[in-house]
Amino acid sequence: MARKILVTGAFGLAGSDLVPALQKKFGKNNVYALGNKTIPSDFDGNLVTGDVRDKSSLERIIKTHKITDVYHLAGLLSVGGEKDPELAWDVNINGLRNVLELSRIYKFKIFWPSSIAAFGPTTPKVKTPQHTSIEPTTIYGITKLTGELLLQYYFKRWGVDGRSLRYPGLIGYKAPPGDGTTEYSVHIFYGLLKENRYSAFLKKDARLPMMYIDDAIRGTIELMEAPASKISVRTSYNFSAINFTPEELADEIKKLYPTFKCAFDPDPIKQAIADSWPESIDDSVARKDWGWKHEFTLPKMTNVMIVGLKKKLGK
Ligand code: AKB
Repeated sequence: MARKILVTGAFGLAGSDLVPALQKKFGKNNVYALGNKTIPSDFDGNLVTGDVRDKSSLERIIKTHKITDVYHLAGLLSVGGEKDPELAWDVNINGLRNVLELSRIYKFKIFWPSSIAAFGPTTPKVKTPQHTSIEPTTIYGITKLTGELLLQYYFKRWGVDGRSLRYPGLIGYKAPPGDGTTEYSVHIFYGLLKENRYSAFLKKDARLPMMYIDDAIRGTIELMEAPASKISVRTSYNFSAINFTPEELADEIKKLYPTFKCAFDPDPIKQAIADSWPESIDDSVARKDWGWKHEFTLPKMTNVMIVGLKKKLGK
């Protein structure tokens, strides 16, 4: 059967890299990008518009295009979620429930991203295990934990093939950074190239798990392509690459741009969110089950971010 793939949240940080990767692997004609508000004018591919909370329009898209795989990325992030918790619940949970319910009927495979935000203050902070205390304190984290349990429920109860990764902070340059806590690690590169300075909204020693977008996209597609027999986790896999503090990232940038100035001016809400999350993640179950391996180190990521963003900004 021909693969027909729908990506929701297609123009966010992950979607902007995932859509071209899927187009390359499966053919441009077989990928449908669902956008809501921000649709770049230069997008090259099949575009569908709509809101993931509108189940009947989602159903129409899935039926019309005979969708076999949905990468459901649409959702609010941690900082955006705290600005409007009701909207975060509505989009993140009701959007996911619509996708899960439609999968019961139309039998497509689902990828849905969870996050390190599913963890909370009672979680061990260093090398956080796959199965551990999980009591998130942000609305975003609560939607991620709920979503993980819904995925597992739909798999056990209805056989819905939903797969998920607990994304760390993702770093990429194709899309502008979203309203998240780890996103300082993207903003910093814009500050570097536009003004040669940046003021981080987290403390200089706020260590968080991070990943370059190419690793995240490759891992996401590898998980979706893995045989179902290899998937032992039906909530969401721990998924890890590197971890660093704002100061370590600024120091790495200074190796290439010695005059770059970085200040640290923690925002209380964002810092409290960061404080509730792990510093590093044990993703040995993903490595064992389906062979996950990251490639990008902090220096390699810093280098490609600068080269890519320079090109994008015409610098
Ligand atoms: C955020 O900071 O909200 C996201 C995430 C880690 O899920 N980048």
